[in-house]
Amino acid sequence: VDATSAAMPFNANKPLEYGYDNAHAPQEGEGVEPPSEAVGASTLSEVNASDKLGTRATSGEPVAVGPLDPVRTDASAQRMTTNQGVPVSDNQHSLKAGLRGPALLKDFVLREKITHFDHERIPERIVHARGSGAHGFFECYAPLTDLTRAAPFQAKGKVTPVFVRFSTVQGERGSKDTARDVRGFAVKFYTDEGNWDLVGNNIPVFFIQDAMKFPDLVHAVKPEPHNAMPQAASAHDTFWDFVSLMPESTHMLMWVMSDRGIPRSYRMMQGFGVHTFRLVNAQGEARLCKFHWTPKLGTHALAWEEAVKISGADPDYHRRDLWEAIEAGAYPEYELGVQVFTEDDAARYSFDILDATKLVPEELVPVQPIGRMVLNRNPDNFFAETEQVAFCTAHVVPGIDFTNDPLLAGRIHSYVDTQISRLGGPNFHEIPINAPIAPVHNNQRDGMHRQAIHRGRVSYEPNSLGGGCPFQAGAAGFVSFPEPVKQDELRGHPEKFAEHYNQAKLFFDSQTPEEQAHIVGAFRFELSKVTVPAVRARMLAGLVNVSRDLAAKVADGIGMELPDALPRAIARVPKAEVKSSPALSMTARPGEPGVRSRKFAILVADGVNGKTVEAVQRALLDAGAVPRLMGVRIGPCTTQAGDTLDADVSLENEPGVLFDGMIVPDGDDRMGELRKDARTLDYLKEQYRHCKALLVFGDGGTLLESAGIPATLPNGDEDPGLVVGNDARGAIRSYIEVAGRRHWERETDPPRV
Ligand code: HDE
Repeated sequence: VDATSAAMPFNANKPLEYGYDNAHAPQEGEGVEPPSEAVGASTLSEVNASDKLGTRATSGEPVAVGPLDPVRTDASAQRMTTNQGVPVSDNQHSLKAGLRGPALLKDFVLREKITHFDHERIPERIVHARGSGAHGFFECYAPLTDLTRAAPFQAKGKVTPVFVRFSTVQGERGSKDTARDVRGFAVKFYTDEGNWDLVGNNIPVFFIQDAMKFPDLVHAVKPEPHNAMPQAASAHDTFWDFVSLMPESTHMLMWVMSDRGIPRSYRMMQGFGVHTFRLVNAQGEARLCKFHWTPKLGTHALAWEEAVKISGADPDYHRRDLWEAIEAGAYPEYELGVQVFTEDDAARYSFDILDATKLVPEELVPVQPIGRMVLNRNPDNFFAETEQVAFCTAHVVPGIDFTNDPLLAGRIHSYVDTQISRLGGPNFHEIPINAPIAPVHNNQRDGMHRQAIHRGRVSYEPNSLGGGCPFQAGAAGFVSFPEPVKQDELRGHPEKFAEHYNQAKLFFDSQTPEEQAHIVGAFRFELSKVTVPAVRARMLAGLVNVSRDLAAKVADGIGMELPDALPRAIARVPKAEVKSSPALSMTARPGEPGVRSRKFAILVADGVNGKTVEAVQRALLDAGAVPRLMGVRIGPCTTQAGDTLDADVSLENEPGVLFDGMIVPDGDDRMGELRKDARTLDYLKEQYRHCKALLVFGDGGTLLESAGIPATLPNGDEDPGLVVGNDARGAIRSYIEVAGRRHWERETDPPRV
């Protein structure tokens, strides 16, 4: 087999850029050998230093650039052409019979341009239509050969390129980022042995147990079919009608109604594979496993009111946040962990590990870190990469296998199927962002938009005319785990699937009081939007099974009596292994301390103390934060000392909700301009209400008073998130310590500010 000639994959440079050479191609009768250190990438720095990526993507270029290089185009210094490469003389005017005459049919330049434009859109994803992508790499901490033969985990420091797409679920492609929703967390690993897609969410469980219910769930949550409302929101009748009739969704509802449903950033949320997968080693031994991504920056959320206001101020909030962090070099990083257990362990659990509405508590099976993922390059082109990327749960590699989770089974079918209409045919794997780095050889042929030009007359197997190639890899290929099956065909589910509340209760009971209060608030908001009282009552009845206290508070919040508990589907409720799981609280993962990559507004106006501004700005920059000078208008203002400062954002163009914290420097009387602007007080109030840290200097304290901001917490303690600075340096230092987190302890319901 000669990988450089007839049998070349369509994108010839891919394997070469990744350090493959012909030695890696199987010889007849041989299996594909596991990639050796010499062939595959080792550490990213080595890859970059050794020029293994080929001439196009050398030092400094992130690892994932390589495979896409042959198709990246750049028009700088190039003349304009048609799609046929014909130079275009005039791109302003159509061809007419006389300047005031009719346009001519033979104007192929105009017709090509308009025709292409007419077909620029493709169908959006049925779910997860709104998303943002990034390139990066996965680096393995230590060989996991005992557990799995999956290529990314074979050597310490081994680097595998990845493309990640984060998404919301409900909304259309142009909908807001900060809806209360589940977030998709889909990772494509371009491994040496083919693509592996870990298509997960930021929540470890799902609404339903069986793929049969997925179309119903999605129809219920999407805008209602008669009037196409509401956009990107679950707070409407059809969603709550459905889930209140499907008690299995209760656990997931607890997560979505928690702060997990409104993450501060894609960089600050966990990811989960959700289903139980199988890890299979080279000896064919299998262990069960759950995948977890944990963000280095910790798990953080927005306040609900803030999320609502952000959706007006910047619907691209999460997309922008991800983009800007990567552009700034503050590369988002996540640790991959696995919970590993055996079939025997699983048989003893009170829940079924094939039930995607259940998680395996970390107190039962700890999460073992196995590697890290760094996102270090923004896509060149949103459509070509983020829109056209096609994730698929069926894309697994040797060493990773499925279990019989009936939800997963449906997904294995759905993702390939949907791409066929979304991306226009069966050749979507040839779109550069989807094409594997590993060579592709088989006898599949033709179809819409085929890119590969297969040589020779053999497109069948067995053959002798093609030397028997491409030949089966045998044991070196993907061998399905031989799970014994001997059962009747039937529709139904196992007994433990009928238990719906143990883990919903575990989740609620494991939250901090502030987190519980947010869950109450979210249910109250959502159910208050439900117009049919019977639906609200049925949902309350389900919540009684989770926590009477929760249900009573929600009932009170929507002016209803607390109904009796919904009858349970299971006669004998299995006893849960753990009663409390601290790992389920977002506070369990605060992430690195500090304010790295967070955004701060420093209020400026004529008369501001330039020294304070400079000191704050410098300290924030040193801490890795992003400070902005916010004025009544953008442009210059004069400091107390007569110097000039440039406000880069204004009270009008970047509302305070877009910042993680706000600083009010001191100054002379002219600072009154800020005080006269009602928005200043609004912003301060919002910062306070959304539990963000505030730093005020000089008579800024009176500004706080004017905004009605109390000096102490509701319980009378000092508010650590309110720093009033006299000694500038000390104050800034204290501020940076508290500004990287929210001060939820400040909250009252209803808000006092
Ligand atoms: Fe998906 N899902 N899903 N899903 N899903 C899609 O595939 C589907 C489920 C998830 O950024 C679709 O390419 C079925 C669970 C993500 O491109 C579609 C079932 C989890 C993404 C589809 C589920 C997910 C999708 C729409 C139940 C978390 C976005 C477009 C049996 C583990 C991927 C597409 C991206 C997208 C089907 C349930 C995550 C229609 C049938 C559970 C992150 O194929």
